[in-house]
Amino acid sequence: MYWGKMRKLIALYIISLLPVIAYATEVTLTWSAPTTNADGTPLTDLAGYKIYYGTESGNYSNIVDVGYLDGAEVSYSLELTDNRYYFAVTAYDTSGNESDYSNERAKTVGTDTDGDNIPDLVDNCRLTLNSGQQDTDNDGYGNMCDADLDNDGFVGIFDFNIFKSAWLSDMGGENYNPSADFDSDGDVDYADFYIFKTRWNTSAPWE
Ligand SMILES: [Ca+2]
Ligand SMILES: [Ca+2]
Ligand SMILES: [Ca+2]
Ligand SMILES: [Ca+2]
Repeated sequence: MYWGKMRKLIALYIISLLPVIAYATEVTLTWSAPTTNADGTPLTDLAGYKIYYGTESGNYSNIVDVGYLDGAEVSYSLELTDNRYYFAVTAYDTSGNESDYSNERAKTVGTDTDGDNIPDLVDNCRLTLNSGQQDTDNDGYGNMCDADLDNDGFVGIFDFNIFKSAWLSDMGGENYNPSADFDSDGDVDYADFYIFKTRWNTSAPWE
């Protein structure tokens, strides 16, 4: 099998990634068509494009072969469920050789009330900025809004005692408790205490 040529397709570039106004769950990717091989010779046998996407950067679990699209700038729309997605495009020629990935572009699909790029439907702290989504006790509430360290549905003195026993610990240290590190910065300190305080005497669900 001859794979040399696929490396020669000049890199594609995604120009824009826009939501379609009519459908909140639809996104349109626009990219520039490759015209030459990397050695400067004209690309004459372009046969189509593939869109790669997934919910993690660089990890594209979905592939859509969109076939041939005519034009120097081409667009394609996808309808997706609420999430944050990362996209890349490749081109292939009539021999089936495929280019490398284009640049990657990301897009949040769906309503994102707190503006952390994680749409409400999948955001584990819907009203609290936490783009990392850390949830070290795996209870569905992100660390950033989850001061319920004993998981009894209420933030009270038992949670405070657990928090206290991790006080001023660093990641890797003996007393470190990742769930008490609400801001997930590797230590349990005053910043975490302020977060704890804002959740004091509250009940589930936390947002
Ligand atoms: Ca959000
Ligand atoms: Ca959030
Ligand atoms: Ca949690
Ligand atoms: Ca911390």
